[in-house]
Amino acid sequence: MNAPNETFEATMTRFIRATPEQVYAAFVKPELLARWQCPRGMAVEATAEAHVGGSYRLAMRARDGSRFVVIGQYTALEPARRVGYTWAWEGGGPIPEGTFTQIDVELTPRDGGTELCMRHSGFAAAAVRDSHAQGWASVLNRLNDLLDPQGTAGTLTLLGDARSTYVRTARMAFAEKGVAITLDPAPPHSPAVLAVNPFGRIPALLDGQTPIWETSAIVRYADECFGDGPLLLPQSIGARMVCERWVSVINAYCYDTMVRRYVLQYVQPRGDNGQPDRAVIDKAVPEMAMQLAELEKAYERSDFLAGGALSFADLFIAPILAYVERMPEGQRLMTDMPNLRRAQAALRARPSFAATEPQ
Ligand SMILES: N[C@@H](CCC(=O)N[C@@H](CS)C(=O)NCC(=O)O)C(=O)O
Repeated sequence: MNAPNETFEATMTRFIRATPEQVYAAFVKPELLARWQCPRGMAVEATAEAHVGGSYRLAMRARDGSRFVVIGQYTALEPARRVGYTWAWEGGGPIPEGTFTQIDVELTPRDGGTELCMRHSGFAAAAVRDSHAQGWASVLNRLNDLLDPQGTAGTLTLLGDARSTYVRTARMAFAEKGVAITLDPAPPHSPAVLAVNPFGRIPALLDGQTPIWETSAIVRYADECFGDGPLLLPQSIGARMVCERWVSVINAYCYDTMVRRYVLQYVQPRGDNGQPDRAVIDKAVPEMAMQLAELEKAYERSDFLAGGALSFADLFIAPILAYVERMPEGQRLMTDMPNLRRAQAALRARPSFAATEPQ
């Protein structure tokens, strides 16, 4: 139970590779506010009268058309040092209508950039404070994208070895969305990966301070948070069902058969005298043949697995097939699969494939 009149506050700190003047401008110029002041996946229209007592308004719009409007007034403006403003949700929402919370931002020059410290205070409940803190984590990532000279690559770091098929799937998704990321070639179960993903698998994504892991979750994040173009997850239920089905099949069966029990036997041989383990390969090949035959049927009418357009399903299988077709049995099986070869050729022609080719 809250004590009477008890309020809660959230404090967020960020280092931004930009001058305090640039960070300050992003809080007071409407044309700049309109480029960052909303969580990922949303768009915002902004008005702002940058003087103490002046009003501002942020109209945020989600992909599904829902709108959320924030209003308030500037309470403190010290160029390159401090911004204060009140914050309320028009029409209620997370905070009851007419209740103003307070934001205080302090900017300190540090290491050629700026340390931003934001305090958002006056919440009536810890849960509302926490949901705002989560929102700010996403909003401040957008501020970082805008001001860091590296853009999104200064905010988004994907951890994982470029040779991993799952890492390539995630990188292709970002490349398809036109989003630059930084690749940190951390091996599975390394301290850097474990700090993001408790299961130690790669890829693992850090968006600013937000950890995101499991390839399916990462590609969904890439898809929904960036760009206004077509989504990689089909929107019609028929095509979406086919896409999700293939992603599930690839994760549950194809990766195990084709990568773990086949490709890796050649790439990282664990048999006698450092040779590939023939028994493991011989057991995997018939299963791989069955899976490839199903894929051959699925690619019969289109270069894509679901809905006649590129989707996650193609991004999950392409990096696997790129290895399979280079191994003796895989190459032989795929020789008789013209649909699969055609679809792979179409995928290989995409810039996202060339840009993610492992060394
Ligand atoms: N379910 C995970 C699987 C990721 C995965 O298995 N990645 C491999 C590299 S391709 C890995 O980390 N292997 C280390 C291990 O198996 O411990 C995902 O979808 O991200």
